[in-house]
Amino acid sequence: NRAPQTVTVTGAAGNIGYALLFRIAAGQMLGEDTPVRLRLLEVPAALKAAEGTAMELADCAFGLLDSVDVTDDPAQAFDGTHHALLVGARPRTAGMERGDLLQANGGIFGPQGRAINEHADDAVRVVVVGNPANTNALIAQQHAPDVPASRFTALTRLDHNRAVALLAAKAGVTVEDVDGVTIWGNHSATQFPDLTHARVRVDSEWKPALEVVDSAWTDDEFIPRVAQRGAEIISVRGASSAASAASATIDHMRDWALGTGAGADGSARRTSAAIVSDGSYGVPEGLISSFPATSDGGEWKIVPDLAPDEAALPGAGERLAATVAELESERDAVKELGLV
Ligand code: NAX
Repeated sequence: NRAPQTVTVTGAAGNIGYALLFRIAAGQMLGEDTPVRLRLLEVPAALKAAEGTAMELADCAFGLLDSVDVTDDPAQAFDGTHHALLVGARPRTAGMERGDLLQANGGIFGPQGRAINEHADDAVRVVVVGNPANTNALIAQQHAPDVPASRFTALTRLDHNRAVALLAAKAGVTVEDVDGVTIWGNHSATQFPDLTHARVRVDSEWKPALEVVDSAWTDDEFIPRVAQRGAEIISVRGASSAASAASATIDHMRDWALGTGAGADGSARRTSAAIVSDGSYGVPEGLISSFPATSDGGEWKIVPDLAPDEAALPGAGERLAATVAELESERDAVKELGLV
């Protein structure tokens, strides 16, 4: 066995937390040779529920579970942490304006960023799940000047997985037969699930996705359905996505820490992750935006030469510009509020 790794989960008593913790403790995130120390961060009102989850974790007798600590103190929760999964956030409630939502979340992600800056391991990896995820990640990152910005990411892997599953279902193939889907931009309704460089394997032959499904289906059904899938789940299930969000979070952290590896045809397998822009694809430097990405087990890397193909899907460039414009306007709003 390797040395134990510390994993901090915020919002540990929530729905996603409950779907996430047992899989981490079972070795599904960091591998079956890596013991984990879990730190559960909650607000005081939910500490008791988090203690209950900790009791159940003990009752699973996971061989890899070194310890579980429950706390409402970010300094303690992030002390020496290697993996910070920021799930807890302030949800939007009726009558709340965007500014109110950003303000409330600034009050959570600013202090958590500072605590990560002061207490986390130097090689910490952070993923923000709590919405608005990209901008919450930006706020946390801006409060952690001593941590490389590339260590702060936001989750768009759920959108990516939804897009892969929907394309596979439409093409009548398995998810293993789909490759090269990209989610661009913000984890919000403006996101751009892009098929212009995706491929689908039909009868053992890889074909451009847009030759297998047409651009009308892509425009009218695929893109809105992926972007609105969260709302669709709520309307059918009566509760928001939890197990699928947890599964995507595990995928994101596992790929980051262990590498994305090779795809079905041996070439680098790429996925989507919201990571700090280096200016690629016209996304202003410093924004935390979803890109086509690979990981070598060290850092996420933006894959070059995959600009949305206008010829394959007219309007693709506009869609990328629109979601990036929304990220810029969220960044400007949190700047105006003094949150970054
Ligand atoms: P829940 O409301 O079930 O759980 C959230 C938990 O966070 C609560 O237990 C709450 O006490 C805790 N919390 C609040 N403030 C905290 C703080 N300052 N420190 C520690 N804990 C705190 O929500 P859940 O369904 O688990 O969803 C969590 C977040 O994920 C929400 O913001 C949700 O919008 C977001 N999602 C993001 C997704 C993504 O793909 N990026 C998809 C799923 C989900 O909608």
